[in-house]
Amino acid sequence: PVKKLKIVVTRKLPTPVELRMMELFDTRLNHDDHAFTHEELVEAVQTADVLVPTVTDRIDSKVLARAGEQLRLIAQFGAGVDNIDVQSAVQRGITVTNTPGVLTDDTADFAMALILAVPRRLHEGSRVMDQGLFDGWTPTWMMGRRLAGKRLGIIGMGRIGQAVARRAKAFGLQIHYHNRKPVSPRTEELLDATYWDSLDQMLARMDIVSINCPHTPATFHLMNARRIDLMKPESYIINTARGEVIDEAALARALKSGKIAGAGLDVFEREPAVNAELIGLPNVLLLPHMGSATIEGRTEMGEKVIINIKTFADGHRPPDRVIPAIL
Ligand code: 8YV
Repeated sequence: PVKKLKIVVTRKLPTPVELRMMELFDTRLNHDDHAFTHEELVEAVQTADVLVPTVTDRIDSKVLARAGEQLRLIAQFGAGVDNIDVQSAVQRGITVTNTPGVLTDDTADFAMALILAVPRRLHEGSRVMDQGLFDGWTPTWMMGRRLAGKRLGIIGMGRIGQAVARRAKAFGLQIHYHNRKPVSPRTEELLDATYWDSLDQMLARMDIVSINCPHTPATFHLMNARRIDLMKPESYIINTARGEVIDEAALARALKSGKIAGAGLDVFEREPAVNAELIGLPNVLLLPHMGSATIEGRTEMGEKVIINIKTFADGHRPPDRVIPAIL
Protein backbone atom coordinates (compact mmCIF):
# COMPACT_ATOMS: atom_id res chain seq x y z
CA PRO A 1 0.00 0.00 0.00
CA VAL A 2 2.94 2.36 0.69
CA LYS A 3 3.87 2.09 -2.98
CA LYS A 4 0.54 3.74 -3.74
CA LEU A 5 1.36 6.75 -1.58
CA LYS A 6 1.58 9.79 -3.84
CA ILE A 7 4.61 11.91 -3.03
CA VAL A 8 5.45 15.25 -4.61
CA VAL A 9 9.03 16.38 -4.11
CA THR A 10 9.47 20.08 -4.84
CA ARG A 11 13.23 20.19 -5.52
CA LYS A 12 15.87 17.91 -6.97
CA LEU A 13 17.35 15.80 -4.17
CA PRO A 14 20.57 13.70 -4.15
CA THR A 15 20.14 10.87 -6.66
CA PRO A 16 20.30 7.94 -4.16
CA VAL A 17 17.48 9.62 -2.22
CA GLU A 18 15.36 10.08 -5.32
CA LEU A 19 15.95 6.47 -6.42
CA ARG A 20 14.91 5.14 -3.01
CA MET A 21 11.82 7.33 -3.01
CA MET A 22 10.84 6.05 -6.46
CA GLU A 23 11.32 2.51 -5.23
CA LEU A 24 9.16 2.99 -2.16
CA PHE A 25 6.43 5.40 -3.21
CA ASP A 26 4.52 6.74 -6.18
CA THR A 27 6.93 9.66 -6.45
CA ARG A 28 6.80 12.79 -8.60
CA LEU A 29 10.21 14.42 -8.87
CA ASN A 30 11.22 17.90 -9.97
CA HIS A 31 13.62 17.00 -12.78
CA ASP A 32 14.61 20.51 -13.86
CA ASP A 33 14.88 21.66 -10.22
CA HIS A 34 12.98 24.93 -10.66
CA ALA A 35 11.49 26.65 -7.59
CA PHE A 36 7.77 25.83 -7.35
CA THR A 37 5.42 28.75 -7.97
CA HIS A 38 2.42 29.37 -5.73
CA GLU A 39 0.21 27.72 -8.37
CA GLU A 40 2.43 24.64 -8.52
CA LEU A 41 2.36 24.34 -4.74
CA VAL A 42 -1.43 24.57 -4.75
CA GLU A 43 -1.57 21.88 -7.43
CA ALA A 44 0.79 19.74 -5.34
CA VAL A 45 -1.27 20.00 -2.13
CA GLN A 46 -4.37 19.10 -4.13
CA THR A 47 -2.90 15.92 -5.55
CA ALA A 48 -0.22 14.61 -3.17
CA ASP A 49 -0.72 12.43 -0.11
CA VAL A 50 2.68 13.59 1.08
CA LEU A 51 4.45 16.81 0.14
CA VAL A 52 8.23 17.01 0.45
CA PRO A 53 9.07 20.72 0.36
CA THR A 54 12.25 22.65 1.12
CA VAL A 55 13.09 26.05 2.51
CA THR A 56 12.29 27.64 -0.89
CA ASP A 57 8.59 26.68 -0.78
CA ARG A 58 6.21 28.99 1.01
CA ILE A 59 3.51 26.72 2.43
CA ASP A 60 1.38 29.42 4.03
CA SER A 61 -2.25 29.34 5.16
CA LYS A 62 -3.36 30.33 1.63
CA VAL A 63 -1.70 27.28 0.12
CA LEU A 64 -2.95 25.07 2.95
CA ALA A 65 -6.51 26.35 2.54
CA ARG A 66 -6.47 24.84 -0.95
CA ALA A 67 -5.14 21.45 0.22
CA GLY A 68 -7.17 18.39 -0.64
CA GLU A 69 -8.41 15.88 1.93
CA GLN A 70 -5.77 13.39 0.75
CA LEU A 71 -2.82 15.52 2.00
CA ARG A 72 -1.78 13.95 5.31
CA LEU A 73 1.89 14.74 5.71
CA ILE A 74 4.33 17.53 4.92
CA ALA A 75 7.78 15.97 5.24
CA GLN A 76 10.13 18.96 5.00
CA PHE A 77 13.60 18.38 3.59
CA GLY A 78 15.37 20.65 6.08
CA ALA A 79 15.61 21.41 9.77
CA GLY A 80 14.01 24.85 9.72
CA VAL A 81 10.27 24.87 9.04
CA ASP A 82 9.70 28.62 8.95
CA ASN A 83 8.53 28.31 5.34
CA ILE A 84 5.53 26.28 6.57
CA ASP A 85 2.56 27.55 8.56
CA VAL A 86 2.80 24.58 10.92
CA GLN A 87 -0.08 25.77 13.10
CA SER A 88 -2.41 25.93 10.12
CA ALA A 89 -1.26 22.54 8.86
CA VAL A 90 -1.79 20.84 12.20
CA GLN A 91 -5.23 22.45 12.57
CA ARG A 92 -6.13 20.81 9.27
CA GLY A 93 -4.94 17.46 10.57
CA ILE A 94 -1.77 17.50 8.48
CA THR A 95 1.35 16.19 10.19
CA VAL A 96 4.60 18.12 9.66
CA THR A 97 8.07 16.59 10.00
CA ASN A 98 11.61 17.95 9.52
CA THR A 99 15.16 16.59 9.42
CA PRO A 100 17.03 17.68 12.55
CA GLY A 101 20.32 16.23 13.74
CA VAL A 102 21.88 15.08 10.48
CA LEU A 103 22.95 18.60 9.50
CA THR A 104 24.20 19.67 12.91
CA ASP A 105 27.90 19.03 12.33
CA ASP A 106 27.92 20.45 8.80
CA THR A 107 26.16 23.65 9.82
CA ALA A 108 28.32 24.05 12.92
CA ASP A 109 31.46 23.51 10.81
CA PHE A 110 30.25 26.23 8.50
CA ALA A 111 29.58 28.64 11.35
CA MET A 112 33.04 27.86 12.74
CA ALA A 113 34.57 28.41 9.30
CA LEU A 114 33.02 31.89 9.25
CA ILE A 115 34.11 32.57 12.83
CA LEU A 116 37.66 31.70 11.75
CA ALA A 117 37.54 33.46 8.39
CA VAL A 118 35.94 36.83 9.05
CA PRO A 119 38.16 38.19 11.88
CA ARG A 120 41.24 36.95 9.97
CA ARG A 121 40.03 38.56 6.73
CA LEU A 122 40.29 35.43 4.58
CA HIS A 123 37.79 36.82 2.09
CA GLU A 124 39.77 40.05 1.71
CA GLY A 125 43.01 38.14 1.13
CA SER A 126 41.34 35.88 -1.39
CA ARG A 127 39.98 38.87 -3.34
CA VAL A 128 43.49 40.38 -3.46
CA MET A 129 44.85 37.17 -4.98
CA ASP A 130 41.98 36.74 -7.45
CA GLN A 131 42.55 40.27 -8.71
CA GLY A 132 46.34 39.81 -8.98
CA LEU A 133 46.91 42.62 -6.48
CA PHE A 134 49.43 40.91 -4.16
CA ASP A 135 52.57 43.04 -4.47
CA GLY A 136 54.50 42.01 -1.41
CA TRP A 137 54.20 41.25 2.27
CA THR A 138 54.46 43.94 4.95
CA PRO A 139 54.32 43.55 8.74
CA THR A 140 51.21 45.67 9.16
CA TRP A 141 49.21 44.50 6.17
CA MET A 142 46.02 42.41 6.53
CA MET A 143 46.14 42.31 10.29
CA GLY A 144 43.03 40.70 11.68
CA ARG A 145 41.88 39.74 15.15
CA ARG A 146 42.98 36.79 17.31
CA LEU A 147 40.29 34.34 18.38
CA ALA A 148 41.90 32.80 21.47
CA GLY A 149 40.67 34.39 24.66
CA LYS A 150 37.81 36.25 23.00
CA ARG A 151 34.14 35.90 23.88
CA LEU A 152 31.71 34.14 21.59
CA GLY A 153 28.02 34.79 22.23
CA ILE A 154 25.76 32.12 20.79
CA ILE A 155 22.11 33.03 20.25
CA GLY A 156 20.15 29.78 20.28
CA MET A 157 21.75 26.90 22.17
CA GLY A 158 20.05 23.96 20.49
CA ARG A 159 21.86 21.15 18.70
CA ILE A 160 23.68 23.43 16.27
CA GLY A 161 24.48 26.12 18.86
CA GLN A 162 26.03 23.48 21.13
CA ALA A 163 28.03 22.01 18.24
CA VAL A 164 29.37 25.50 17.46
CA ALA A 165 30.27 25.90 21.15
CA ARG A 166 32.24 22.62 21.17
CA ARG A 167 34.26 23.70 18.15
CA ALA A 168 34.80 27.26 19.37
CA LYS A 169 36.00 26.05 22.76
CA ALA A 170 38.78 24.12 21.01
CA PHE A 171 39.94 27.40 19.45
CA GLY A 172 40.21 29.04 22.86
CA LEU A 173 37.06 31.11 22.68
CA GLN A 174 35.07 31.69 25.85
CA ILE A 175 31.53 30.47 25.36
CA HIS A 176 28.52 32.60 26.28
CA TYR A 177 24.96 32.03 25.19
CA HIS A 178 21.44 33.33 25.20
CA ASN A 179 18.52 30.95 24.93
CA ARG A 180 14.91 30.82 26.06
CA LYS A 181 16.17 28.77 28.97
CA PRO A 182 19.58 27.56 30.15
CA VAL A 183 20.85 24.20 28.92
CA SER A 184 21.38 21.46 31.52
CA PRO A 185 24.06 22.15 34.14
CA ARG A 186 26.00 19.18 32.75
CA THR A 187 26.03 20.60 29.21
CA GLU A 188 26.89 24.03 30.55
CA GLU A 189 29.82 22.52 32.44
CA LEU A 190 31.02 20.48 29.45
CA LEU A 191 30.98 23.53 27.22
CA ASP A 192 32.26 25.87 29.89
CA ALA A 193 29.36 28.06 28.83
CA THR A 194 27.90 31.11 30.56
CA TYR A 195 24.16 31.71 30.26
CA TRP A 196 22.80 35.21 29.74
CA ASP A 197 19.13 35.68 30.47
CA SER A 198 19.42 39.19 29.03
CA LEU A 199 20.39 39.20 25.36
CA ASP A 200 21.06 42.95 25.54
CA GLN A 201 23.58 42.53 28.32
CA MET A 202 25.32 39.67 26.54
CA LEU A 203 25.58 41.56 23.25
CA ALA A 204 27.40 44.48 24.86
CA ARG A 205 30.18 42.18 26.03
CA MET A 206 30.79 39.81 23.10
CA ASP A 207 33.58 39.85 20.50
CA ILE A 208 31.71 37.53 18.13
CA VAL A 209 27.98 36.81 18.02
CA SER A 210 26.75 33.67 16.26
CA ILE A 211 23.09 33.27 15.34
CA ASN A 212 21.94 29.66 15.75
CA CYS A 213 18.25 29.96 16.60
CA PRO A 214 15.29 29.19 14.35
CA HIS A 215 13.25 31.93 12.71
CA THR A 216 9.94 32.19 14.57
CA PRO A 217 7.65 35.15 15.31
CA ALA A 218 9.64 35.56 18.53
CA THR A 219 13.04 35.72 16.80
CA PHE A 220 12.10 37.83 13.76
CA HIS A 221 14.50 40.82 13.76
CA LEU A 222 15.78 39.77 17.16
CA MET A 223 18.95 41.55 16.04
CA ASN A 224 17.37 44.92 15.27
CA ALA A 225 19.11 48.31 14.97
CA ARG A 226 18.97 48.89 18.74
CA ARG A 227 20.55 45.53 19.58
CA ILE A 228 23.21 45.75 16.85
CA ASP A 229 24.06 49.12 18.35
CA LEU A 230 24.74 47.45 21.71
CA MET A 231 27.55 45.39 20.19
CA LYS A 232 31.16 46.52 20.53
CA PRO A 233 32.65 48.37 17.51
CA GLU A 234 35.33 45.69 17.24
CA SER A 235 32.85 42.81 17.25
CA TYR A 236 31.63 40.48 14.51
CA ILE A 237 28.32 38.86 13.71
CA ILE A 238 27.95 35.42 12.09
CA ASN A 239 24.64 34.09 10.76
CA THR A 240 24.15 30.52 9.53
CA ALA A 241 20.57 30.24 10.81
CA ARG A 242 17.95 32.39 9.10
CA GLY A 243 18.29 35.85 7.59
CA GLU A 244 15.05 37.05 9.16
CA VAL A 245 16.61 36.93 12.64
CA ILE A 246 18.65 40.03 11.69
CA ASP A 247 17.28 43.32 10.38
CA GLU A 248 19.43 43.20 7.26
CA ALA A 249 19.11 46.92 6.43
CA ALA A 250 20.14 47.86 9.98
CA LEU A 251 23.07 45.45 9.79
CA ALA A 252 24.24 46.93 6.48
CA ARG A 253 24.15 50.41 8.01
CA ALA A 254 26.12 49.24 11.06
CA LEU A 255 28.75 47.55 8.91
CA LYS A 256 29.13 50.58 6.66
CA SER A 257 29.43 53.06 9.49
CA GLY A 258 31.84 50.89 11.51
CA LYS A 259 29.42 50.33 14.40
CA ILE A 260 30.55 46.72 14.24
CA ALA A 261 33.73 45.31 12.69
CA GLY A 262 32.43 42.69 10.28
CA ALA A 263 29.98 39.95 9.41
CA GLY A 264 29.86 36.47 7.94
CA LEU A 265 26.44 35.71 6.46
CA ASP A 266 25.20 32.49 4.89
CA VAL A 267 21.50 33.39 5.06
CA PHE A 268 19.47 36.45 4.08
CA GLU A 269 16.17 38.06 4.84
CA ARG A 270 14.69 37.76 1.35
CA GLU A 271 16.62 34.92 -0.29
CA PRO A 272 17.80 34.75 -2.96
CA ALA A 273 17.78 38.58 -2.83
CA VAL A 274 20.59 40.15 -0.83
CA ASN A 275 20.50 43.73 0.43
CA ALA A 276 22.59 45.62 -2.15
CA GLU A 277 24.23 47.63 0.64
CA LEU A 278 25.92 44.46 1.92
CA ILE A 279 27.53 43.53 -1.36
CA GLY A 280 31.16 44.49 -1.85
CA LEU A 281 31.80 45.66 1.70
CA PRO A 282 35.36 44.69 2.66
CA ASN A 283 34.38 43.57 6.15
CA VAL A 284 31.61 41.22 5.02
CA LEU A 285 31.85 37.63 3.84
CA LEU A 286 28.69 36.54 2.03
CA LEU A 287 27.78 32.97 1.12
CA PRO A 288 24.73 31.55 -0.69
CA HIS A 289 23.01 29.40 2.01
CA MET A 290 25.57 26.59 1.95
CA GLY A 291 25.65 25.65 5.64
CA SER A 292 24.30 22.12 5.30
CA ALA A 293 25.56 21.55 1.75
CA THR A 294 27.59 18.36 2.05
CA ILE A 295 26.92 15.20 0.06
CA GLU A 296 26.65 13.27 3.33
CA GLY A 297 24.36 15.78 4.98
CA ARG A 298 21.96 16.22 2.10
CA THR A 299 21.78 12.45 1.61
CA GLU A 300 21.06 11.84 5.28
CA MET A 301 18.43 14.58 5.23
CA GLY A 302 16.75 12.70 2.39
CA GLU A 303 17.00 9.42 4.31
CA LYS A 304 15.32 11.11 7.27
CA VAL A 305 12.51 12.33 5.04
CA ILE A 306 11.99 8.74 3.85
CA ILE A 307 11.95 7.36 7.40
CA ASN A 308 9.41 10.00 8.42
CA ILE A 309 7.16 9.14 5.47
CA LYS A 310 7.47 5.38 5.97
CA THR A 311 6.79 5.54 9.69
CA PHE A 312 3.80 7.77 9.09
CA ALA A 313 2.48 5.51 6.34
CA ASP A 314 2.83 2.50 8.66
CA GLY A 315 0.49 4.26 11.07
CA HIS A 316 3.08 5.29 13.65
CA ARG A 317 4.20 8.69 14.89
CA PRO A 318 7.09 9.84 12.68
CA PRO A 319 10.34 10.43 14.60
CA ASP A 320 10.69 14.08 13.58
CA ARG A 321 7.18 15.37 14.03
CA VAL A 322 7.15 19.14 14.49
CA ILE A 323 4.97 20.31 17.36
CA PRO A 324 3.78 23.90 16.81
CA ALA A 325 3.61 24.75 20.52
CA ILE A 326 7.37 24.43 20.93
CA LEU A 327 8.22 26.63 17.92
C1 8YV B 1 18.89 23.59 3.78
C2 8YV B 1 18.42 24.67 6.03
O1 8YV B 1 19.64 24.32 2.89
O2 8YV B 1 17.73 22.70 7.08
C3 8YV B 1 17.62 23.91 7.01
O3 8YV B 1 16.85 24.53 7.76
O4 8YV B 1 18.36 25.85 5.95
C4 8YV B 1 19.37 23.95 5.13
O5 8YV B 1 19.82 22.79 5.71
C5 8YV B 1 17.48 23.75 3.44
O6 8YV B 1 16.63 23.80 4.51
C6 8YV B 1 16.99 22.67 2.54
O7 8YV B 1 15.60 22.69 2.53
